[in-house]
Amino acid sequence: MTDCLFCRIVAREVPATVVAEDELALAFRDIDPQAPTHVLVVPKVHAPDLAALAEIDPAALAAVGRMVAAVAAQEGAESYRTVFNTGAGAGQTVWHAHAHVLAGRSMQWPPG
Ligand code: IU
Repeated sequence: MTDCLFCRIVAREVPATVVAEDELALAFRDIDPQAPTHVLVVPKVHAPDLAALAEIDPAALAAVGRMVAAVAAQEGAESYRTVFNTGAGAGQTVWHAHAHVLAGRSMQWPPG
């Protein structure tokens, strides 16, 4: 059994509120939402971060990108923010590539 949390969510070994799924990617609500809409879009294949995913499986990266847009549309978001934290210093805490999709409130720039 893998100890990667998001692999375990993909395998349905750990529960999550899934909002979208296709062959290559899965979207589920963040357990600690930072906006009215806060969804994580993950590739089903394990890759530790965005750059690794681009190397390992470009088709899965494209699927994540398409699912980000589909989730935003499904949530009725005209504007939304997509974040890939990379590295502990940037706030990455789960070492399986994931896009945060945040919407439903005004966003500040630069982010903190
Ligand atoms: P980060 O960019 O690696 O920090 O994002 C990880 C996210 O995973 C973070 O927003 C957590 O709230 C979220 N999360 C989750 O949705 N379910 C969990 O069981 C755990 C973390 I642990």
